[in-house]
Amino acid sequence: MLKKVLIANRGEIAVRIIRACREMGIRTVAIYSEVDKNALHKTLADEAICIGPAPSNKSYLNTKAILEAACLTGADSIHPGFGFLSENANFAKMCEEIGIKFIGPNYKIIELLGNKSKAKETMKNAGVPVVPGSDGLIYSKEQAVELAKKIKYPVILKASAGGGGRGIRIAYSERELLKEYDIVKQEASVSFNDDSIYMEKYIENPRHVEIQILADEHKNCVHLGERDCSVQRRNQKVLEETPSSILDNKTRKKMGEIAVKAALEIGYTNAGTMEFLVDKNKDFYFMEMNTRVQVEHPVTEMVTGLDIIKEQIKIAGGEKLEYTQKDITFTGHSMEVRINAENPDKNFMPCPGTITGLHLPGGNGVRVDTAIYAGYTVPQNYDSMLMKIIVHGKTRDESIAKMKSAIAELVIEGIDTNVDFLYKILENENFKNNNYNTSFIKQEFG
Ligand code: MV4
Repeated sequence: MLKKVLIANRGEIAVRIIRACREMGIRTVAIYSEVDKNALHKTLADEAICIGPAPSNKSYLNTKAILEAACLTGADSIHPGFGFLSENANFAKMCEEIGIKFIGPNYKIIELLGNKSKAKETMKNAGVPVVPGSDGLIYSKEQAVELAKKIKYPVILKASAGGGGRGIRIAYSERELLKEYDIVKQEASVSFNDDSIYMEKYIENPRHVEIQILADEHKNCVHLGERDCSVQRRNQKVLEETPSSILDNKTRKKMGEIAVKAALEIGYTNAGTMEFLVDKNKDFYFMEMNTRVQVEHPVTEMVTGLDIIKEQIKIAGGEKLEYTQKDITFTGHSMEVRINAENPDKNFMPCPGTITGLHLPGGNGVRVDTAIYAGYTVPQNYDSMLMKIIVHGKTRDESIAKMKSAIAELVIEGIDTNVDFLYKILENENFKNNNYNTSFIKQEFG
């Protein structure tokens, strides 16, 4: 059992993890940058250590300072949250080498799944359906053109070291393919220092549906159903919900079972998410696997009653899952929106600053995950997400009504936010009628 967790993160997820630890009687160590000296996570943790100046690469990505803070405070484990070092195999390896438990999968698994081409091949071999495309990497334009003729346009080129929508280019013709080939190679080389790429048939207007899994270190694994994350803007998720209206019970069961089988086969441990594309025929294809807890994990918590952060900590402590798949039940519908400090009228430009006034919504089935407070100054150095509102209703319609009520009640003064934009999504007829896919925001809001 873990006794003292260092939280290698900031913002709402750091607060979320501190709360879970406190409930479990586990001591917490916050790390914070110089600009975060008034941050809520620093105040709430049992201990806090400043690990460097504001820029992420000098603080929340400063592996040496973070590991020193862990050693100095006698932390036995590190929870990386999401972003920052959460999917950094090297960091997980360093933790293991100095005897600190990294709360996540083994570094070898992180490394394997971080390479999107290898991840795809591994999943294919484990019986997971994947999008038709190259077997492994594409090494030349000739090979790309030949394969595209076979699988037919449009095709998509993806950087192996990419992920989450970075390093992808679409081609509708041979002429475009030849152009995009050079661009994606160049981008991958600059961004990831790895120019290896692979190719897939491009699935047009898919839904993005992901399966949450939990696996302990004793070969037990369950899935916690799906999340539909199709409402996104430029690869940033905006709203997530569960259950997904496009899955029937049979498809849902099949996706869950495939995810669990694959996780067990590759020796996956801790929490993880398998991302799938679902096409208009409801065929689903593996895209990538995220080896961290995700921003949108609360919607799964609402319908299953499980606490995913606590489960992560128990698993890392070597405990067995206390339930099997048949014990996992799903109640009602849950939806999350992400509130960002940004201005939708200025192309969603980030908008840091001081929050002069704040009123949070609440009530039956309304949850707010945030680290802001009245008087808090949002720094410009980090992600612009301020808050997540999560609602839980009996039906999707009830969730939408609750979310609209919660957003209408919310007051954030002093900085610009996307709350009005979120309200417009909830009022959109196509959204209400479940008639949406990953192109929804582009199509409806330009
Ligand atoms: C795709 C695709 C269509 N066909 N692959 C974007 C994020 C990264 N995980 C992979 N992505 C996509 N891969 C094939 N073969 C469409 C996307 C995609 C997307 C996927 C999920 C949610 C939003 C998206 C927005 C644009 C493109």
